[in-house]
Amino acid sequence: MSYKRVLTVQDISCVGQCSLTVALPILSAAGLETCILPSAVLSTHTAGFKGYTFRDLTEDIPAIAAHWQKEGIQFDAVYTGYLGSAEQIAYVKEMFKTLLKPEGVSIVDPAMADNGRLYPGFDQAFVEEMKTLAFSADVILPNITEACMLTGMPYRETYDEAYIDELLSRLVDNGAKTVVLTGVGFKPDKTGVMVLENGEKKYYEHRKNERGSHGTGDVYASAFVGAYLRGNSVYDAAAIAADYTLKCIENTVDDPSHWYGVKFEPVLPYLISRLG
Ligand code: PXL
Repeated sequence: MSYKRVLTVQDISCVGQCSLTVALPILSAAGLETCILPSAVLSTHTAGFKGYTFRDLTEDIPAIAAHWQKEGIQFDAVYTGYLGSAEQIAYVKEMFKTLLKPEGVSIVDPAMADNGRLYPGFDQAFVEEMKTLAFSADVILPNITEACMLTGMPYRETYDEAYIDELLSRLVDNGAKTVVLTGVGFKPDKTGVMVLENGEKKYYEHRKNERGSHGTGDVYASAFVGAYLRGNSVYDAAAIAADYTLKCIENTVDDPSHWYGVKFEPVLPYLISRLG
């Protein structure tokens, strides 16, 4: 098995089962050397906790990147999630140029919004910068809200396939290469992912769990990156990540006290078994 080195850039939410506390274990379980660059440190995530702390690490990034460059450290993939500031996005874009191996892949989860709304602390200037990062990446994993914000398309809670087609074509017109659009459901009890690769659209549908869960976007993106870098096609990696994420949600729904994230750790053996 080839052993790949991935860099993931996202925040440390010390409590809350999202971003790096999810990405690091999932990518490691997928058998990848996982290097991290924390974009910010928060006491918890921002979705439901009140009074969280937030330390932006933007100013540390240039020196960290310069050190790695000096050491000749390069990555097979750079995978970005929740970023701390619009200024930081410019640094990350530069890293795609300086720290990726020639055949390396850039994967962007434009983690900034859900359910039609930006996460607390983000503004239009951040969205504008995120567009430049997302449209320079090899693969993007937006949810429908993020895809709308990246393209200026009005957000709708109910939609048909024509709406999703329009969203995909606007993403492509703006420069998106490969798209994994998450949370796409056409029937009340179903959800899924729409994958667009080389101009070809493929849909993976699965059961929908009624209880929405925080952090599932990060579980999904991390499992996708793990499966993709282990040699699966984009579509197969998207399907494996969907199956794993659903199992994580099902492992959590009967515990109302666990509202802030999903219990993804006990389900890691399932992910590992799917990776072969
Ligand atoms: O799961 C995305 C995410 C990551 N990091 C922080 C967040 C969120 C979503 O709200 O608040 C800090």
